[in-house]
Amino acid sequence: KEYLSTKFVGRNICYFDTISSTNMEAKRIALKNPEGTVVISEEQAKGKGRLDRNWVSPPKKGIWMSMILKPETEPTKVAKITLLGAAGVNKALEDMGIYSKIKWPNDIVIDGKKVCGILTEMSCELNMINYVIMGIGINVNMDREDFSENLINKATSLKIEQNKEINRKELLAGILNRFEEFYIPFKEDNEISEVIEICKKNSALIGKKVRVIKDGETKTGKALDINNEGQLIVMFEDGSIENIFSGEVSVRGL
Ligand code: BT5
Repeated sequence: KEYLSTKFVGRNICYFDTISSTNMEAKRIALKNPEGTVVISEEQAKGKGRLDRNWVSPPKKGIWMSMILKPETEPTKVAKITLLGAAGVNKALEDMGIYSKIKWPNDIVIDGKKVCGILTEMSCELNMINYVIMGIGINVNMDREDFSENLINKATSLKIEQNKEINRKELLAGILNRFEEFYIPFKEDNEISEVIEICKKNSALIGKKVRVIKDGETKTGKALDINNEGQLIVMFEDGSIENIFSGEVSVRGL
């Protein structure tokens, strides 16, 4: 709390030593708790990635948290919240002198390896959002031994990259501060231009070859830009240009 300067994000915190998944718990309590509530655990027994993948979350070595949000926007705008989270993490790291890249739409990478993943889920009915859960997992003080052999080639931690322990409380507060700074203009005026600038400036994909997996079909192309709606613009090998919505694809840098 000593580092926190937010109005509402992180002002209500549900803390656990261990839990199955903070996203699951946040969903369970979302309707009964105010916007900005954060569920955080030292450890997750069943941390989740997208498409039911597993998220490795060992005790006391990361930030495993989920935020409860209640924006009064259409469900189609929710993909942007992941970008607000990614920009928040990227900026909070930069504030601590750690430089990272945003791999659109939901990863933060350092040196080409994943250090943070974001999982945004929502509940809506009749085109109205009940709540949005944004889960953020950051490998803070994990050592090489904490990763399995196949993960160590594509994942890293802040400690591994910086050769020193990182203060998790300071980073957590920094992320909540930065996120709220980006979330308020989004919520009030649908304004995300600063976030788009950050995602573009620190993009791990723009200018690179990418593989886009959509409806089970894989196409390769080059990432050109991120538009004002937060979509990735890709030129495919046949010369066609498409705006990619985050919900429908898996993008891998080649
Ligand atoms: C993500 O999925 O990157 C979203 C991860 C979200 C995790 C947070 S932690 C708090 C909250 N509560 C939850 O239960 N989840 C959220 P995806 O893009 O599908 O990436 C998953 C893949 O990343 C896995 O299949 C592994 O290959 C790899 N992976 C697993 N654990 C990892 C880790 N700790 N660091 C880096 N990569 C990891």
